[in-house]
Amino acid sequence: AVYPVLATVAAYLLGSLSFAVIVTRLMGLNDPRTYGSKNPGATNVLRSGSKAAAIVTLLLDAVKGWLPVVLVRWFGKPYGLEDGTIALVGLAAFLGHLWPVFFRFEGGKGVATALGVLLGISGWLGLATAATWLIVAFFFRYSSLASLVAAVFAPVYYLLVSGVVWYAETSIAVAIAIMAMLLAWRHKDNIRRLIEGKESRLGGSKAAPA
Ligand code: NKO
Repeated sequence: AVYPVLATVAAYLLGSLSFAVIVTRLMGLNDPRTYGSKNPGATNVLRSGSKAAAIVTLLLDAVKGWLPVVLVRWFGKPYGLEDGTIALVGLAAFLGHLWPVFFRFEGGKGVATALGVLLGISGWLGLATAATWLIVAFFFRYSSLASLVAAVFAPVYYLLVSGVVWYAETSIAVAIAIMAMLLAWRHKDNIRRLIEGKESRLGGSKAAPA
C-alpha cells in the first residue's frame, strides 16, 4: 500500500520545518542556533527576549506533530490508514524535527513536536503530559528538566488513558516510547548541566545557579 508511505514521507517533511529558525528569521531576530543552548526550540528562542517568537515557535512546532496524526485519524480510514499509520506519521514528524532535511539534518530536541503528536493521539494524553511539564517547570524553573520528566510520564499516561478510555495500541505505545527515549538522548548536554548545576533557568534571571 502506497498511502502509509506517502503519509509518512509527508509527515517527515512537515516535521523538518524548523520553526524556531523560520519564525525568528521572519521576525528579524537572531538565529537561535547561534546563542544560548544553540537549540532551535521554543525555550531557546525565549532567550532571545521575544516571548511572542517563543510562543509562535512552540505552537507551530506542536502543530506539525499534531496535524499529520489527526489527519490520519480523521480521514485515513477510506485509504486504509489505521493505528499503525498514526504511530508512523507521529514518529516521522518527530524525527523530521530532530533531523530536518531542510536544515542539514541539524534539528531540535522534539519536545513541542512530541506534545503535538500526543495531543493528536488523545487530548487527555497531551493535556496530562503538558500539565506535568508545567508543574515541574513551575517548581524547578528548568525547561529541560520539565521536558525530561514529562517524557518519562508520557508512555505511562498513554497506557493509563488508553487502558481506561479505549485499548492500548502497541504501535502507538512503541512510537511514544521511542520519542521519549530520543528526546532524553537529545537532552544529554542539558542533563550534564543539570547535574553540574549549570543549567540556565527559565524566567530570564541571569543569577548564578544555586
Ligand atoms: O534550549 O536546551 P534548551 O534549554 O524548547 O531547551 C530544552 C527544552 C527544549 O524544548 C523546547 C520546547 C519547549 C516546549 C515547552 C512546552 C512543552 C509541554 C510539554 C510537552 C512534553 C512532551 C514530552 C513527550 C515525550 C514523548 O527541553
